[in-house]
Amino acid sequence: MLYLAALLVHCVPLAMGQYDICKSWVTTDDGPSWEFYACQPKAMRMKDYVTVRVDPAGITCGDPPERFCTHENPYLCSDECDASNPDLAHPPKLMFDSEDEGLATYWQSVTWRRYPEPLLANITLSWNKSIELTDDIVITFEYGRPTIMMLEKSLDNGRTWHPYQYYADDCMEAFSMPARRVRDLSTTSANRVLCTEEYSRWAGSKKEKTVRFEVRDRFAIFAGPDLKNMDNLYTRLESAKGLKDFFTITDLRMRLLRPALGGTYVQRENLYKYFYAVSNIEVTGRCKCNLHANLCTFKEGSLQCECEHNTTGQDCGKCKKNFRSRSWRAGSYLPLPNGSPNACAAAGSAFGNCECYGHSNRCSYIDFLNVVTCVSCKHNTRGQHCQHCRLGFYRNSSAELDDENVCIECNCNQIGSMHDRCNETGYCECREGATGPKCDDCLPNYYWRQGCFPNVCDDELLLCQNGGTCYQNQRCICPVGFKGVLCQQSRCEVDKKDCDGAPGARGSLAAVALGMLALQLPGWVDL
Ligand SMILES: *[C@@H]1O[C@H](CO)[C@@H](O)[C@H](O)[C@H]1NC(C)=O
Ligand SMILES: *[C@@H]1O[C@H](CO)[C@@H](O)[C@H](O)[C@H]1NC(C)=O
Ligand SMILES: *[C@@H]1O[C@H](CO)[C@@H](O)[C@H](O)[C@H]1NC(C)=O
Ligand SMILES: *[C@@H]1O[C@H](CO)[C@@H](O)[C@H](O)[C@H]1NC(C)=O
Ligand SMILES: *[C@@H]1O[C@H](CO)[C@@H](O)[C@H](O)[C@H]1NC(C)=O
Ligand SMILES: [Ca+2]
Repeated sequence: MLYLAALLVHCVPLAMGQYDICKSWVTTDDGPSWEFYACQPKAMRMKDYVTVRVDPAGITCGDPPERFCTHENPYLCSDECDASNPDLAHPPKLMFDSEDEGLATYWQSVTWRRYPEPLLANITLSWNKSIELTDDIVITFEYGRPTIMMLEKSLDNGRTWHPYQYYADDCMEAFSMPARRVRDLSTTSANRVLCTEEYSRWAGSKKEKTVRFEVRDRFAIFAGPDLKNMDNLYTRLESAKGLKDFFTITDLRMRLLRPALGGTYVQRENLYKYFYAVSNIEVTGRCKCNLHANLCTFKEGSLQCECEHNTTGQDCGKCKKNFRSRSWRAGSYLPLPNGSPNACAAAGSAFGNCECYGHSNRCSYIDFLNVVTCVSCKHNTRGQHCQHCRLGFYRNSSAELDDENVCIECNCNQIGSMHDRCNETGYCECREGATGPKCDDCLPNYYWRQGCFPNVCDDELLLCQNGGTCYQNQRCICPVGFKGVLCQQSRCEVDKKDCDGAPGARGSLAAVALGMLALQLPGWVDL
């Protein structure tokens, strides 16, 4: 036991914090018991768990076999890439093998023989798991580093991408961004996306081989040089908005935009010395387990947190079934040094037997009814156990009762429906003439105009009389001399002065006659 404790203490500094423990057996005045802490898995070499994709198709060299030269010796093109020969092939997996002392193994692209068409390649790394970076990302290039590239990241398994860092020998020219250095960032700009010129200038292909995404320099803004004050970093990660997410990724993409030139210009007469070659991509990080696990294992092809604190899910992002008397919360680094586990609690453990399905953190005892009830149900729920949906919402039949999406808004059309409530399948109660689940459509023979109104007329049924035409089922447009909703009335019958002898009527008759003449005019001209 003592020996184990010593071992544990020994491990702590290596993992940069005390959060790789979840609980310890302590003796208090009330006797021995477990004390719980926030916990997180150790940092790992993430390249061992990655899947890689290189785009576009045909960008990897060797199919067909190709010769290439180096910048150091551009006219002695003795090297060859041949995908069909294991000794001469350079497939993507060689970016992730372990580099033994001696010869580097690397992925290599085709050469820039299509110059001046740009030589573009994407290398996309996916983990299918959220990962928190704990150290620099280090990409090693053989035969020179790209003069322009950028790093992108995704937080949602590749659905959306965001720039992470820009790299160019001239940031202004390549990206219209001023060149900056991570070391010059401040506490308020620690998660700024910048363009750096530190890794793109030519310095001889053997001398400077690495391109970095500087995680440690950013940590050092809070933790000081040598990262001595990690507590300060953890406090910041907890409180500064977006800072934790900045260091969290599920995928990374390197967009290689222009290879090393070995000088200022591209030499058109020897394009065989321009290509990309990556021997290693080092990504160090830990599984994101929301401070609810100290182990992360590789199972069924992806990393998974071994959740504690009665949480579950790939990232321990929810409470286990029957442990949902409070809403799920991430563990916390605070208070220092041990943090808070924010464990999920079993139904019935807090207050009588009050399950709130994770929609409320509080229960209250109502004296005169002698019941315990959930207070302030969230996620549009209501009821003693937050088990019903609020008025104006209905139950999502594909969601469990403890799902945040359990209640869906009815969304009834305000004009077409009687009220904003709906039945269990989301159907609203419609006013006369309206139809559709949300009452935003009209029944046949009704038209929509701030609600549904019965059709006045219909061109097919010829409801407008005396040659009137139906306008959008709403009214008849009557010919001269007729009026009424369906043009059923002759104006003469209504008012004698509209008939013969009245100037108005004659005037319009004359106009009609003129119009007919005008229509025939082109015919006359033809003659
Ligand atoms: C690389 O990925 C970006 C999106 O991140 C895409 O716009 C671009 O077309 C891709 N380039 C190649 C060569 O596949
Ligand atoms: C990603 O991980 C989840 C959870 O472990 C798993 O169910 C899913 O099949 C994985 N997807 C891929 C593409 O590996
Ligand atoms: C998880 O639930 C079990 C069973 O109720 C309980 O013994 C244990 O203490 C809980 N763990 C935590 C961290 O709350
Ligand atoms: C219903 O719940 C499922 C499962 O949580 C969710 O994926 C879906 O988006 C929900 N539907 C709506 C309309 O919110
Ligand atoms: C909801 O209303 C629609 C339309 O009136 C009906 O078809 C459906 O069966 C109703 N659903 C329930 C659960 O009552
Ligand atoms: Ca390698």
